[in-house]
Amino acid sequence: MKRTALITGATSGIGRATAHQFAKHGINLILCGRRQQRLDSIQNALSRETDIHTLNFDVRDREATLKAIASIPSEFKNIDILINNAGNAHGLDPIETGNLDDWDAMIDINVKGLLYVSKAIIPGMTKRKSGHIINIGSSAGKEVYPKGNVYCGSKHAVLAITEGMRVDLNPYGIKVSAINPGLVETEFSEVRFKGDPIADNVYKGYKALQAEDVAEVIHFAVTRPAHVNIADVLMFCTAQASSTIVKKEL
Ligand code: NDP
Ligand code: 8X3
Repeated sequence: MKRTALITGATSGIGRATAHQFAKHGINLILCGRRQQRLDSIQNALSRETDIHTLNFDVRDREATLKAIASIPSEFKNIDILINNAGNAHGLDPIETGNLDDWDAMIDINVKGLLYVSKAIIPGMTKRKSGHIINIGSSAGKEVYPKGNVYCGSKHAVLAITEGMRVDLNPYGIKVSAINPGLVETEFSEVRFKGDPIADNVYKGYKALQAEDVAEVIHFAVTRPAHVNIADVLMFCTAQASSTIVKKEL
């Protein structure tokens, strides 16, 4: 029986690579994001490999999130795998000059958005007494780096929520995992630096993780036997030793 996965943030980076990886292995997909054209083109590209449904909503909007998930057609309704991936950093400023809109965005998307999506999907999993939730955290959820303040706080929250989910959903046999990457070359820095060319330098001088590297680990986690849960993964590129130590050759 084919499994069904819902992936948030499937229009780019880690989410899109995970969609490709899952499609290759015949997992049905519900792909979520705000950029409809991207959703359409990914659906076109992958529909030869698996069944795809797309949902366009902003995870910050509680009503829109619940409504979108309630609208999922019956053939996709039994969601076996939830990949809570939508998220970004917004800005890189010391706390004393941080921007309130950036703080709202990071808390509302990375933390509250993850909760809204989970709230809509968990009841189906508890009813069926099965499921797997993977939250995409970050190395920023395990350590705090200069100017990372609120982004790091949002990812520490993701890690705490992941652990809370694992505890509370344990009686239902639901797996809960956190995959925590370090630097991954995606649109992440374009978003963080709002189009400033400084973003071009973030991945220069070393080979950062690629979205596909993370997608492979996510796929590994969802293909373990029923008795195995990959609870928590921290993954770096070889050049990275911690949030602040990256060996660059420039
Ligand atoms: P990208 O910017 O490439 O992708 C972010 C995805 O999130 C997009 O698909 C975007 O879709 C979606 N998204 C953003 N805001 C919203 C929103 N308000 N509502 C719905 N969807 C939204 O970044 P990554 O792939 O790198 O990031 C994915 C996750 O990985 C994030 O949680 C990030 O924090 C985490 N991460 C990234 C690392 C990195 O170095 N790149 C390292 C560690 C963790 P759309 O714009 O279409 O809505
Ligand atoms: C993204 C990686 O180091 O920019 O979570 O925080 S980092």
